[in-house]
Amino acid sequence: LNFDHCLATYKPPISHRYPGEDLLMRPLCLSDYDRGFIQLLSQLTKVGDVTKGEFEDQFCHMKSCSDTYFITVIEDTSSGQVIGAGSLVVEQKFIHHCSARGRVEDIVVNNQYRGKQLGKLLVDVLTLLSKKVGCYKTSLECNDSMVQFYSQLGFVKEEGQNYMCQRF
Ligand code: 16G
Repeated sequence: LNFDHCLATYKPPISHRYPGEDLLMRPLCLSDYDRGFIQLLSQLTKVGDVTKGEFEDQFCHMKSCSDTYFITVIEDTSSGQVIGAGSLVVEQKFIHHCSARGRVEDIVVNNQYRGKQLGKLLVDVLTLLSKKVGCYKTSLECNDSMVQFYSQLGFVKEEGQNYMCQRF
């Protein structure tokens, strides 16, 4: 898995440096609240009413956990809106010789920007980053309708492994 290999799979060719006309891929920043980051997340799941202050507190909390939260966004610079986002969360471990596990989370692309390979780009970038920071594996959870999509990006449903959950 390397970026040159990934780049070859984009038609038309896009990359983290050039996600498309007027599009910019970059880390989440404090001012993204005003660029619709929270509304974007609500296309993925329930978000609730998150105030600017709550967003900023959570952003600073995550930022203070070094090398843990890598939140990437795609901004449409022509509208100043965040139109794609995804997170890599790095979980430190004792297993695998004190290694770390990467989790790809909260991948979302504004429904008006679908079909531009932006979801794939976000996942590829976060997966490559996970490898680069030393994770021994990268995993994600998704619903049935997304299994084919993530399979195409190299994720495998491992036999005998089950995702289980308790909701609160
Ligand atoms: C999807 C997301 C997951 C997110 C969850 C939210 C990806 C690959 N998966 O499964 O990260 O946390 O949706 O759903 O983006 P929930 O609100 O039901 O927990």
